Amino acid sequence: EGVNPQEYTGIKLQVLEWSEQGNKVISAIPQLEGKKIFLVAATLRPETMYGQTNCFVGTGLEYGFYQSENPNEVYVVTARVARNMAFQGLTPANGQAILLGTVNGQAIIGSKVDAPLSTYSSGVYVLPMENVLATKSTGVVTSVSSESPDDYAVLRYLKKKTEYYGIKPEWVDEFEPVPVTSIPAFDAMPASALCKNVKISLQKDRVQLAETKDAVYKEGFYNSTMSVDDFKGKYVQAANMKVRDLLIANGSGFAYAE
Ligand code: A2H
Repeated sequence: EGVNPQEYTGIKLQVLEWSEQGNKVISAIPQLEGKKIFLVAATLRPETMYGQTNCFVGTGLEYGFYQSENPNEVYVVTARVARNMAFQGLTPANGQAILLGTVNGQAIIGSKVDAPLSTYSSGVYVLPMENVLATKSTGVVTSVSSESPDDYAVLRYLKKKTEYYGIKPEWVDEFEPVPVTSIPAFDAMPASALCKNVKISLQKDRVQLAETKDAVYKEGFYNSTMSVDDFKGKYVQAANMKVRDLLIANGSGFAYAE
């Protein structure tokens, strides 16, 4: 870990429909009644949010429902994040996180969430990911399968293993990677191009993925341009702050550092 704080953009994914288990959990917590509930993902690449295809949570992680600074809104994040948020003006009282209840990641798989700016504007689904770290960011990863090799590999794997993971086909079938940037070095979408090149087919190929990832991130961030309408032709690096500002201005994102 470096000494400099990492500047993330918190992305608010409002829950539109709970999974069966998730519904049981929230129905038993009276303080959640009538509130808007958001899974909060943290990203370094806000400009890629146009390409969100799903959201990942860790099945073995425990998440808390925390009162946000807005009385009508509740954030779903891990406990360590809530503590950090409490010192960044993201909870009602400075330094204090207000826990309203808890839920296991497994229980919220299959919930439908609104992914801000995503082409899939009627919502995307919450899916399981083994490598969501409890020690990093919010414990919720919003997935941009066209841009992130990790996201691409896991989504592709889950599409083949729906039964094993208890995933309904409609949570994954129609959610194909959406081009967000174009990298001159590759013709196709960065994640799929690289994953194909090194024949990464499984979530388990961690080493290959790690090497591939570094290459994609550097090329993708410094040497490519946006292909989505709003920022067509603009450098990705320039769009990064602009999209962050846009998300913050429309209330679907916030600055978060750790
Ligand atoms: B990024 P850093 Cl398109 N466990 O967002 C594992 N990974 C996590 C995580 C957790 N608890 N929390 C966040 N992340 C991911 C988008 C993206 C990201 C793209 C390309 C690269 C990229 C879409 N997923 O990250 O170690 C999130 O994925 C490059 C590293 O704190 C977050 O940004 O620097 C990034 O890792 C934060 O990683």
